[in-house]
Amino acid sequence: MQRILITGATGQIGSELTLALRDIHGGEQVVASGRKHPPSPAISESGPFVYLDVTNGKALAEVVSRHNIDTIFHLASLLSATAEAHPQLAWHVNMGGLTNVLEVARQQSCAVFFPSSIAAFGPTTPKEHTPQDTLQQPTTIYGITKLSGELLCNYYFRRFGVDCRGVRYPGLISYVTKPGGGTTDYAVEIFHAALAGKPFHCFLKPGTRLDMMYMPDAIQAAISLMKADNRTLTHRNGYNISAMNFTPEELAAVIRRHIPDFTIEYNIDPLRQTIADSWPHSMDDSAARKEWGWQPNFTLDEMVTDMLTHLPKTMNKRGNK
Ligand code: VAH
Repeated sequence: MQRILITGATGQIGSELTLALRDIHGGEQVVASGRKHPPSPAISESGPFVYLDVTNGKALAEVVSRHNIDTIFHLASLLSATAEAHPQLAWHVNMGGLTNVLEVARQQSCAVFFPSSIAAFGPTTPKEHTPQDTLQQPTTIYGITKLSGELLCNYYFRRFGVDCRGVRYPGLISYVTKPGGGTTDYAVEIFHAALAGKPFHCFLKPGTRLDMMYMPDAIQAAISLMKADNRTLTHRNGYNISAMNFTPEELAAVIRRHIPDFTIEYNIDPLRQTIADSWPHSMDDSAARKEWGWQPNFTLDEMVTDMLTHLPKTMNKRGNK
């Protein structure tokens, strides 16, 4: 029976991954953790939650030991725009946290899932159908921590035999948590504006194409990779995974098929535009498909329909915030 710890369990991925893993393994087998935000009722009522700062290695080791953890999904991280505003803190949290997770995993024989990102590529990388193995020169501190994380996980596997695995997530779209600090979060905020009957003020300019994915596919990828047969994995960390790519105006056009009077305007955020311009438009995910059967389920149209179906209920629960 797996005993799982999720760091960053109140974040965009963690909020949904926690519940998905509890559905599979049982609530008590999945310990959710977060630094400061309280867990949602769905998380607090379905299994254990602990407050944990991943930069405190001693506290992390104690939680892993006390709960007899054998698998860590390490999601705690500052996202791109927040990281760029606080680069020293981003290095401390993103790399200090991962170093602690890998050390505890080495000492207590845990497997580790580490989410890298399209941010691990930079402006010198081919933007279309970005290869699995290619030049990686990220220009953001977030991307530098993600690339360093991939390399550190590979090192801990080769040097100490720690079973580290991970994917490079594109921008993720979901309705459970509010957008927070990401460059791709415009693709979440746009739905809130559309449902509120307001024009959407997009912080990225028209024509900014980015690789994107709907959260159910992102959750399925993490669970499938950690279940995969060790022997089929060549790359192990930083698998490119892709589902769709679009520009703000393309996304707005699909939303308009559901909400005809929806409009999009542009108030560019130079910081997040610079970040977005350094990332790939679309990734080649053939290695993930070949090595562990990666296969997305949601297209752009299906994602928009599902978001517009589910987000209103979440907004009502949150008091339309
Ligand atoms: C961000 N949503 O925008 C995250 C993600 C690829 C982007 O890592 O920072």
